[in-house]
Amino acid sequence: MRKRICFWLLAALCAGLLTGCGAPEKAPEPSLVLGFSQLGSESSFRIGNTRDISEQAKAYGVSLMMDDANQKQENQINAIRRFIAYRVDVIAFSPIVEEGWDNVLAEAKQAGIPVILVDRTVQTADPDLYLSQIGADFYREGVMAGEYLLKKADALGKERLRIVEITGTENSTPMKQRHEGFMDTIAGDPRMEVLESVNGDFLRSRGAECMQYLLDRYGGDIDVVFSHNDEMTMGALPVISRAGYRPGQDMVIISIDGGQEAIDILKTGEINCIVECTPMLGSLLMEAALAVKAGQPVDRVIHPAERVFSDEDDLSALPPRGY
Ligand code: GZL
Repeated sequence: MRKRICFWLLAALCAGLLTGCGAPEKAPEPSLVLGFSQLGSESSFRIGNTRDISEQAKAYGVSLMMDDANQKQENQINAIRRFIAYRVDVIAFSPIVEEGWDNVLAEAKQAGIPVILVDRTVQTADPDLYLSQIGADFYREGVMAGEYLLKKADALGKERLRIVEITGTENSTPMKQRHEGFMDTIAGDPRMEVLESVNGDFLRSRGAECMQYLLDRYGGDIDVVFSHNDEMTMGALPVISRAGYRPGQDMVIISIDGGQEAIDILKTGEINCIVECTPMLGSLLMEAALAVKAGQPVDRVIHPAERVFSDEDDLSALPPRGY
């Protein structure tokens, strides 16, 4: 008899667990469904940006649909169209280049889905096609690189500095504005001579190819290499060394992003200056998207705080960069 009672008690307990009492709480409805088109995975910056956005979506309880466009604008346009069809609450994307978005953004506007730009921006005749742009002040990054070089020229006591520039993806916001900020800053200084700018597309392999071309053409006449991101810089460094020059000594090396690998090289002296371009934009994006969903206003432009690391700094206590 006792066995029978135990059996039925056990059965009742299991039934209770299966039917609800004691069952896990039903997962709460996501506060927001966010469609995000990432442009690719070309650099430590980009990989860190993707990881941070995923992590912050979880932290904020946001349901994230992420698409990797593999460096192709058409893939981003197709992803945005899928987000529209899926009727996400908010669309965000990092536009690989500035032009060519009006049609698909007009479709999002027609569907009543707000758009937030992340990292880079777009050129459009209709400012209503997006609500907010969250990303670095790239012009300021170029200015900070130029300001470092002016100070370095004073410290080196150089009468003339011949500069080569390795730029990022043609017609991308960071490429256009970093170039402009840097050139505007050094323009008035008679010591500065720009030999040539070449496009490295933010890729390590292309950075190496560009540096080889520039060394073949200008050799030891190069005093300064201004590179628009660490990937291209790290592609260029071994090419400089193999040509018999000491990066950081025979040539001043100025870079942008500030990922761990490049910061570690800065500490060895092979890079002289890195302007920070933080990929950690996830929390800014989630807060803006949740505000939009809640009908609250969001700033038109949101810049993260950024700094400069250089051979003037004591970086021994710098915490891990996280990208
Ligand atoms: C800048 C970002 C750039 C990085 C590169 O915010 O768009 O693209 O500087 C990346 O590393 O490829």
